[in-house]
Amino acid sequence: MNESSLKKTLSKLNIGGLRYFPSLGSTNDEALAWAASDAKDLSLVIADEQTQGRGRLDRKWFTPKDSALAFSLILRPTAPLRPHLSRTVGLAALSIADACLKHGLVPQIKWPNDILLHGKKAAGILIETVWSGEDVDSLVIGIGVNVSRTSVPPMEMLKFPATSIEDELGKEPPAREELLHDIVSAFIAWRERMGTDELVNAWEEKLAFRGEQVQALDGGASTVTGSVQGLESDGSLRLVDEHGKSVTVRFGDVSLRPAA
Ligand code: BT5
Repeated sequence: MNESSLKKTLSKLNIGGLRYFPSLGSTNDEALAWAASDAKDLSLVIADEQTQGRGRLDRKWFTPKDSALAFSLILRPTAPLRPHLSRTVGLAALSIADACLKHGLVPQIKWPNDILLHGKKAAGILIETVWSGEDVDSLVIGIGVNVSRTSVPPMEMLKFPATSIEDELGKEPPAREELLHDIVSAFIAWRERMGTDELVNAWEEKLAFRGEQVQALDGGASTVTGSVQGLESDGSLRLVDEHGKSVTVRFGDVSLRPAA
């Protein structure tokens, strides 16, 4: 990738600005700093390699050179979007899922922030907020997608199996710039429907483990076990526990695992 080819690829999408780096600590860090200064809505930070790529709770995100997509989009919410910001992770997940579908893959969304291909993690989302007092000034939506086989981390780094688009297609993957274009263009289209049931329904349809037993681990001692029913309208996850009681799992540092 380079700046001029990226500009050309994204020229029809009306993004707010572009910062490209051959190597960077984390695109989210750069985007957070840019968002806190003068970034326009839909500005994009992208790197060919991240040396300090982050997951949630500062877990490491592996982005070796030239093998993956690692980018962050800056969202400056307008008044009509504000009531629906809890759906942003769904918006991002659907955008990645649409790009996968376009290339013949069958994506599932492992709530809240992973995209699975054949049950393995191929992409992750990290959303961070810039506050202005008690209001959201902007959101930084970090997206990492494993494109080539070499982007898949070594097993010992993983708690959940990982894969790449190349592994799942079994052939040369699409160019990273093309995938980026597909994701950003789907993001722009879905954002127009952020407040609609259509978005929540499409998100729910793609949920992994529907009807199956999962454990929702919150990173601490507490665990909820139940079968995945669907989503609430704010995007929280609805499970039914062993007593038939509906349990809502809210966002936070929650990880789903198939229950033994
Ligand atoms: C995520 O966190 O899945 C969010 C990942 C977001 C990465 C993007 S890349 C662009 C932007 N800039 C950043 O610095 N970050 C964002 P979480 O659910 O906490 O999952 C993290 C866990 O996934 C790690 O602890 C590893 O076990 C695993 N992991 C790390 N790298 C991976 C990879 N390339 N593919 C699959 N799994 C990975």
